[in-house]
Amino acid sequence: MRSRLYFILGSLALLQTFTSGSKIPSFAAQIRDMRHSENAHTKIELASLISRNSSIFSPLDAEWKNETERYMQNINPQVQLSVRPGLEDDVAKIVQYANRRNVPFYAVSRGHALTTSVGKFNGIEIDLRSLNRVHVNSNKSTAWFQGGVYSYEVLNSLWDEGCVSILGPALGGGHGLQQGKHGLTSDHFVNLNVVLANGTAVQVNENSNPDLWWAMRGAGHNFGIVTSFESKIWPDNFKKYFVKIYQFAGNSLDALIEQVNLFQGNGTLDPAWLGNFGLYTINAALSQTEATITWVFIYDGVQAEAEAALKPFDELQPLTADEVSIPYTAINDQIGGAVDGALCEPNKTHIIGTAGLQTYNVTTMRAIYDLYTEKINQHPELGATRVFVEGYSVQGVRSFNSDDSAFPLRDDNILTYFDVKLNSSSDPLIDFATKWRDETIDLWNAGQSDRKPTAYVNYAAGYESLESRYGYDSWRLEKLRKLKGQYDPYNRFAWYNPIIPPQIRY
Ligand SMILES: Cc1cc2nc3c(=O)[nH]c(=O)nc-3n(C[C@H](O)[C@H](O)[C@H](O)COP(=O)(O)OP(=O)(O)OC[C@H]3O[C@@H](n4cnc5c(N)ncnc54)[C@H](O)[C@@H]3O)c2cc1C
Ligand SMILES: *[C@@H]1O[C@H](CO)[C@@H](O)[C@H](O)[C@H]1NC(C)=O
Ligand SMILES: *[C@@H]1O[C@H](CO)[C@@H](O)[C@H](O)[C@H]1NC(C)=O
Ligand SMILES: *[C@@H]1O[C@H](CO)[C@@H](O)[C@H](O)[C@H]1NC(C)=O
Ligand SMILES: *[C@@H]1O[C@H](CO)[C@@H](O)[C@H](O)[C@H]1NC(C)=O
Ligand SMILES: *[C@@H]1O[C@H](CO)[C@@H](O)[C@H](O)[C@H]1NC(C)=O
Ligand SMILES: *[C@@H]1O[C@H](CO)[C@@H](O)[C@H](O)[C@H]1NC(C)=O
Ligand SMILES: *[C@@H]1O[C@H](CO)[C@@H](O)[C@H](O)[C@H]1NC(C)=O
Ligand SMILES: CC(=O)N[C@H]1CO[C@H](CO)[C@@H](O)[C@@H]1O
Repeated sequence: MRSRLYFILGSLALLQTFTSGSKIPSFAAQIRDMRHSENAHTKIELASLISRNSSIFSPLDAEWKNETERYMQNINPQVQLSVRPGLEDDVAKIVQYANRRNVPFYAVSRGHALTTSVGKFNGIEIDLRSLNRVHVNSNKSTAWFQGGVYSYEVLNSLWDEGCVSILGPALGGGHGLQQGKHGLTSDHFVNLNVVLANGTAVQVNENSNPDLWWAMRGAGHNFGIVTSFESKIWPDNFKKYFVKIYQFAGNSLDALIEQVNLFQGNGTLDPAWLGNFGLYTINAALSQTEATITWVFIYDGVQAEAEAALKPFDELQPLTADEVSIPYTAINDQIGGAVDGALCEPNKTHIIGTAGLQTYNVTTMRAIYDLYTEKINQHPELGATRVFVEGYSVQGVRSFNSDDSAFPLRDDNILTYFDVKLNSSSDPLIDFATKWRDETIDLWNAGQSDRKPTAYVNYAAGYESLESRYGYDSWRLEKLRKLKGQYDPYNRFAWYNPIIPPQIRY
C-alpha cells in the first residue's frame, strides 16, 4: 500500500511517497561513452572496476563544466577526473584505485564547501550526487539516506533552499530549524556507513568504531566518506507554522537588537520558536544608501501566542510586517524569498566570514551596520552584501553532552555569516571586500571580550585558527590528531578545514 508521509529530519522536512517495507531500489545498468579523452586510460581502468551504473567525466566531456561547477567560484580545486559512483560499493573501489595510483581523491556532494582549503585539492573527485536514495524504516522512527542526498526527496528549509546536501553540513555538526527540539543534524545519526582512507568500508555507531563515531560528528570531513547513514526522524502531521517577517530602517536598529536579546535570552529561547534570523542588505525598493534590516521569526504553535510574543517588535515601527501560517515545506520559500532568493546561485565569488556569539552586543551590531553604510556608499555595486545572523533555538543542542562528539561549539547561541558577493574571481574589489569582512568579524569578536573567537566549521573561510574551528579544550585537537594518525595516516582527507595540513603524513 502506498502512503504519503511527511517527516522531519533535523533541519529538514522529508516528504516522500513510499511502499511500506520497500528496499532502496537497485540501479539499472547504464554506461556512458568513456572512450574519448586525455584520461582515456584511467577512465577505462576505473570503468572496469566499478558498477556499470557509474559515470566518469574528464575535461573533454561535454558535461565537464556542469559536473565540476561549484558554489564558490573563487575556490578552485584541480579536478582531473570526476567519478559519479552508481552504487555505494563503488566508493570503496574508487578510493582503493586512487590509492594504488597514488592520486588524491575528494568527495563532493552538492559543491557548496565554503572554505579555501578545498582549493588545494588536485586529483580525482568522487561525485556522490547519484547516491540519493531514501528509505523510511517500517517503525517510522528512523530512515536510511544515501551519502549524496539533498532536496531530491528531502525538502530543505530555511536559507539553504534545498541546494546544500545533508551530510556536507552534518559532518561538521549541522544547524537547522529542528535543533531547538532535537539537536544538531549529526545528533540524529544512528549509524554511518563509512569508507576509510584506505578504502575499507566500516559501520560506525555508538558501539562499532566508537572513537570514529565521536570524530565523524563535528570533524567528519577529515575522516571518511559516508556512503549512507541512518537518522532519527519525527512525524510532522501536516501542521502549520507561523512565520512573521519584518523590515526595519537603520534608525530602529538599537531598539530592535535590544528587543531580540530580550526575546531570545542567552540560549533560553523556547524551542517552539524554531528560530529568528536577521539580515542587513540593500533592498533598493526601500533605500539604496542604507541597508534594510530584515528580521524573520518562525513559530511552531498557536498563532495567537506568537503574535502576543512579537508585539514588542510591532511597536518598533517596522517599514513592513507580514505574517503567514504555512506548512514546514513552504517555510523554505517564505524565508528564502524574504531573506535572499538568490542564495543558492552557483559560480559566484564570495568573500565570507563568521563569528559565533551568545548574545548580541548592541554597540557591535550598530558599528557593523554603520560600517555597512560606509562601505556601500563607497561601492554601491556591493549591495548584495549580506550580514546574516541566525538565532536558532538551542535547548536541543545543549541537551547533548558536548564531550560526546567532535562538535565543539554547543555554547554558541548565535551564528553569524558575512558575505560579499562578486561576479568574478578577479574582481578588483576583492581586497576591499576582504578588508570589510575582516573589520566586521573583528567587531563581532571584540563585542564579546570574555569569549575566544569561534568559527562554525561549515561557515569558516579557512583562515581561522584550528582551535576556533575544532575547540579550545586541548584534548579535542589532541584526540583528533591521534585519530587521524590511526584512521588516516597518509592524511588523505586533508581538503576540508584540515586538522593536519595537506602533504603532511604520519
Ligand atoms: C546556500 C547555503 C546554505 C547553507 N545552509 C546551511 C544550513 O542551513 N545549516 C548548516 O549547518 N550549514 C549551512 N550551510 C553551510 C554548509 O554546511 C556548507 O556549505 C557545506 O559544506 C555544504 O555541503 P555540500 O554538500 O553542499 O558541499 P560539498 O562541497 O559537496 O561538501 C562539503 C564538504 O563535505 C564533504 N562531504 C560531502 N558529502 C560527504 C559524504 N557523504 N561523506 C564525506 N564527506 C562528504 C565534502 O568532501 C566537502 O569537503 C549553507 C551553505 C550555503 C552556501
Ligand atoms: C547543466 O545542469 C543543469 C541542471 O543540472 C541543466 O539544466 C543544464 O541543461 C546542464 N547543462 C549542460 C550543458 O549539460
Ligand atoms: C563561472 O563563471 C566564470 C566567470 O563568470 C565563467 O568563465 C565560467 O565558465 C563559469 N563556470 C561555470 C561552470 O559555469
Ligand atoms: C527502527 O528500525 C530500524 C531498522 O530496522 C532500526 O535500526 C531502529 O533501531 C528501529 N528503531 C526503533 C526505535 O525501534
Ligand atoms: C550567557 O551565558 C553564559 C553561560 O552559558 C555566560 O557565561 C555568559 O556570561 C552569559 N552572557 C550574558 C551576556 O549574559
Ligand atoms: C554582478 O552582476 C550583477 C548583474 O549584472 C550586477 O547587478 C552587480 O552589480 C554585479 N556585482 C558587482 C559587484 O559588480
Ligand atoms: C560590546 O562591545 C563594545 C565594543 O567592542 C565593548 O566595549 C563592550 O565591552 C561590549 N559589551 C559587552 C557586554 O561585552
Ligand atoms: C584500513 O584502516 C583501518 C583503520 O586504520 C584498519 O582497521 C584496516 O585494517 C585497514 N584495512 C586495510 C585493508 O589495510
Ligand atoms: C550515475 C548514473 O547513471 N546513475 C543512474 C543509475 O540508474 C538509475 C536508475 O536507472 C538512474 O536513475 C541513475 O541516474
